[in-house]
Amino acid sequence: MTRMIVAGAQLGAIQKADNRESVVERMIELMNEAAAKGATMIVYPELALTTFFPRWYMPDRNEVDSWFEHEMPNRATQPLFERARDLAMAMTFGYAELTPDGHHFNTSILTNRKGEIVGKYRKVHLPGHDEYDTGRAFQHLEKRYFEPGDLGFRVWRNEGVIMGMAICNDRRWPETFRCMGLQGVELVTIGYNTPSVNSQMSAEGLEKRLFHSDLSLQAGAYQNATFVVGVAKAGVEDGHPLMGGSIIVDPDGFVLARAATEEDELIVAECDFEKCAFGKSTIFDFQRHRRIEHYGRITSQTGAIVEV
Ligand code: ING
Repeated sequence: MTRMIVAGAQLGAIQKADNRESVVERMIELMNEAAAKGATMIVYPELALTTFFPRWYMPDRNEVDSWFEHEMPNRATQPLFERARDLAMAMTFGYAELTPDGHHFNTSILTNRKGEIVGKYRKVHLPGHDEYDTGRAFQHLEKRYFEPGDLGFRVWRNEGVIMGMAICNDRRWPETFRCMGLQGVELVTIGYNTPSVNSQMSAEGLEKRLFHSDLSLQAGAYQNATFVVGVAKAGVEDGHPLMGGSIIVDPDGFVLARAATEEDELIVAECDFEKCAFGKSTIFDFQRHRRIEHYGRITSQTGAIVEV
């Protein structure tokens, strides 16, 4: 079985005025630090190249598309791929993807240690809303700017480890982890951009949001006997606070490393993927214990139906 030092590269704030090149420089600095600590895999946040633009209402489609990448790698990100190849560092990072046939996705890619893209995921669970909402303290227009992901929840055997990806809100839905758990996943990477406050309930503070993020990531790890790396884009972006809380979780649900700041910060942990085997062969031996004849509602019914 494989051991790997995995790094979580939390990013601090990216302002609307920051260009992609300046962000890539920060990502490379974190990658250099990860390599110096023996890491061979680095996980970056959701929408890692730009500010969290879904907080802004933009009627002009051309302005919206300016936040998207038309190809990957591209001129701005090529230095990151080259540095990854030079350091023999596998990576995942999120970005806004505009496909050649005009589709818009909140996307994450996975590379091997040669800097080759071996996997792609498009965010399935899009939170927020699709029209300007006057009732909110700030907007969260992911349903306006992105289409739901069309690639499902896949896994890839990368550098000897069965890896899968999810993005931000996906971590709140157990279906995300179970779909990958049913494929034997051993490492789930999840970048996120989570506002520190609730736009619809100002009383909901940072402590509760951090708790819900930990709860989601730790449950997903434990219930599917997999490592999980959750990495934030954090800090105050043009006056809008995003929470930190990046963590690396083991297959028992224990937190192995946690970010302490809301800045660019690297967390690392040695992951022995042999640790996945015990859970997958005992308490979460799906073949022995699951009773799918009783689970039909999960895929046949979307919303709750109360009949009692
Ligand atoms: N952000 C948030 C997230 O799921 C959110 C949105 C926050 C939804 C808190 C519900 C509660 O972490 C993204 N980008 O999905």
